[in-house]
Amino acid sequence: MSGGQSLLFSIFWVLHTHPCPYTEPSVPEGRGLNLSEENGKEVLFEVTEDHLDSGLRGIPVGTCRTSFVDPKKGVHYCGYPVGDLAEMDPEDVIFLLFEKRLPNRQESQDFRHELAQRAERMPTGALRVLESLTPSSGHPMDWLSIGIQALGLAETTGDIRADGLNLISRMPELMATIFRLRGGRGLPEVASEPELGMVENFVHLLGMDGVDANRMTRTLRVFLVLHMDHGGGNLSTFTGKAVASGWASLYGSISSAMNALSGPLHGRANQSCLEFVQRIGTSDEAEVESFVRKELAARRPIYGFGHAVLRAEDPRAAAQFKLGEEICPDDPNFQTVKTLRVVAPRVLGENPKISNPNANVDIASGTLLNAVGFHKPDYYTTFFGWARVAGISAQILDERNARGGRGTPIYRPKYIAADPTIRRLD
Ligand code: AMX
Repeated sequence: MSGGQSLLFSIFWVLHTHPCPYTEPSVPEGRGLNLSEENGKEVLFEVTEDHLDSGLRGIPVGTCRTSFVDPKKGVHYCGYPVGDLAEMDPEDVIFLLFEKRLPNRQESQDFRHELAQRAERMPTGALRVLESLTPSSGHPMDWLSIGIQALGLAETTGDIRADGLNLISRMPELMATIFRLRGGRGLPEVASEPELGMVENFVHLLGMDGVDANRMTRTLRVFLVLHMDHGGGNLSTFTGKAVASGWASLYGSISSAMNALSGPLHGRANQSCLEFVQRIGTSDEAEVESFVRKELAARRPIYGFGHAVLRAEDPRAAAQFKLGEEICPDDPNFQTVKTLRVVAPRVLGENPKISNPNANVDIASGTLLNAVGFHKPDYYTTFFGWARVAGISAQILDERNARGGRGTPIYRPKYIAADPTIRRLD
């Protein structure tokens, strides 16, 4: 291509028309297909110089079997809209992500039993690594990442499915241990009872006084299901798969994914969101509107609104508003987010630059967690991480099984030298 042209270069990402054994029930809207053909292959995307240094935004790099995100209808797990799954047992949804179908009654029981048995073989020595940390040191997400890495040291088998299910089964005890140690309460005082179910066992091990365990359990079960997966390209999932593509261990890959999730632009937004709601401190419509306008004037984000991919209210937000009406209808923070849900889209919608002025997944999650007894927002991202361990492990397994078991090749996107001039030492 000659100089002076608007496109510096163009590359075509091509794919066989039917590359994936998994058939999606419908093509998600906004997939942006370019239907022209190149050498008999469907041209999916044209890359121009504008895509450089844009964080790979929107560039197709692979296929995902666990979930897809429709910009208007949100995430679907193996074709099921996430809102339809919100009330299911988290264990059944994990089965879905791994097997690409929902379990029947017997399979559901067997799978819960399998997870419980795996949990019983918890290498408790790994938890002692966490005991050596100072309770006040670092963010809880650092502890989660270290804890997962320590579990990997103790028990990696190299079988991705076994390692993934082992890790999933150990998350309740790992999470309870992090919460207790950081709170200065020592290791769990009661024996683990994994047959109770993952969330139930976590609440049991946590042993918090003065909370309604049923409300806490109910909220966490929904939270876990809603956060398990969100397509293949979100930062934490992509990171986990990229690390795994070099055949790093499942534990090392997931630990890396947790580090990716810990960033304030990614998973840690749910922490910021409750802090934001508490700063508003009112549910009066006029006062909330005035607050939102002042924040925008000060160039601060309106947390809980907007999304990189979604172009409507996130159904995961709708599911949490529904749950909030049941578990904490009179909670002042819940009243505030209900007002925000009406006011903020109206105000943000005045700015044509904002692609999606509607509520995202983070709008109500912190409010609900706080209402059921988790009063420290810096722990919220660990719940997000716990949920994602399932989706990311399932995606890593899918990638390792690709190409007849040879696995997806090691990730290697191309970076172009900003300045290819060769320099020599004098
Ligand atoms: N408040 C203030 N400004 C916003 C905004 C919001 N809620 N949503 C978008 N904008 C601004 C962007 O910062 C951007 O400004 P810029 O051109 O000056 O950089 C402009 O509007 C266009 O943004 P966009 O194309 O609509 O969205 P994006 O993909 O650049 O950003 C997101 C998406 C989520 C980072 C952004 O909407 C945001 O900051 N929201 C508030 C924080 C939040 O709730 N994050 C959680 C997201 C869900 C998740 O991934 N966990």
